[in-house]
Amino acid sequence: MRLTVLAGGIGGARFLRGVRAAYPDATITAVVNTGDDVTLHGLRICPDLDSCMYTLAGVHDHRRGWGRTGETWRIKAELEAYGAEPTWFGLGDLDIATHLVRTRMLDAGYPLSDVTAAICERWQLGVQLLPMSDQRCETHVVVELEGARKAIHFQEWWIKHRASLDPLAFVQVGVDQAVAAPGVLEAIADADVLLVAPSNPVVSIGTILGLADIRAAVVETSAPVVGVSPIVGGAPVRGMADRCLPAIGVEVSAQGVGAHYGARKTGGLLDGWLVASGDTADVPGVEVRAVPLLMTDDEASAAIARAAVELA
Ligand code: FO1
Repeated sequence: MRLTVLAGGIGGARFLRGVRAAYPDATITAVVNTGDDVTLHGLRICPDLDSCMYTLAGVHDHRRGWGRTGETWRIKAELEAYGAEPTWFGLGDLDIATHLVRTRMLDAGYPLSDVTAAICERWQLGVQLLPMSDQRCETHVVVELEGARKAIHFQEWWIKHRASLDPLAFVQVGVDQAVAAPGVLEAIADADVLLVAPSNPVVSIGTILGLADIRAAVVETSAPVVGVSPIVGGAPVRGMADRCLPAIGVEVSAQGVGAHYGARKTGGLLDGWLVASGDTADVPGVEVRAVPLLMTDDEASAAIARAAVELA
């Protein structure tokens, strides 16, 4: 069985662990958001790809959700001592090795998809991670700062400002010139089931679907498409989807996100929509099912993955 998953960072990573646990013999491909990517201190950083890689490798930090377990911050402290900006980004010593290898390969001319495959080789994930695109499509957030409108990088908004500045718009710089990375369109077309992970519907899933060829492939695939709500009981389980959804006029609820994704029958994304027990959603043309959605451990995540595939 071939399962393809559209995924962002922390929620997507945990969901991928569940898919792998539930279907160890399946071919699992994740199409991962690269809108969060950023170059800092001369290093190319791909947060969602790294969250998925570390989490699937079992070396992620459970509490933080991102970065490595057992991480140290000695280089970060030295950078601060030199006054090297930015100081707000948490660069861990172990994590820097990943960025050094990635940056060196990108500088040598390898596309991000080759770099990702090379870096993942070490971890033997059992899941293929594909960047959504080899071209840069960095998410920037339009905010009011010092009385003027300006676009700041998503990471600055998310980390330095803790998403406290109202997002007036989200813009993926370069998305109009970007195309799906090699293997992405095939993974969508050839899937038995296409799963939409419980990731941020705006800056993760929305960014992936912002690529015209990816959205077309999703509309055209013969695979049923089933999404998992990232909103439980009117709030995101993690992250700040509640800070992003109002910017695109979407209610912070399983109903709101389900309606926003829409039914494939009417040009939207979904055939099925998993919402948390206790939540409801009524999206014409979409089969809705309520199951426990808290991914507290691999077994819970696997149960959600099975429920999504059974719904498909
Ligand atoms: N998130 C934070 O809240 N603070 C950080 O300092 C931080 C550093 C960081 C470094 C590498 C990396 O791969 C992720 C990092 N994240 C941090 C998480 C990241 O901002 C988000 O996970 C994604 O961009 C959104 O899913």
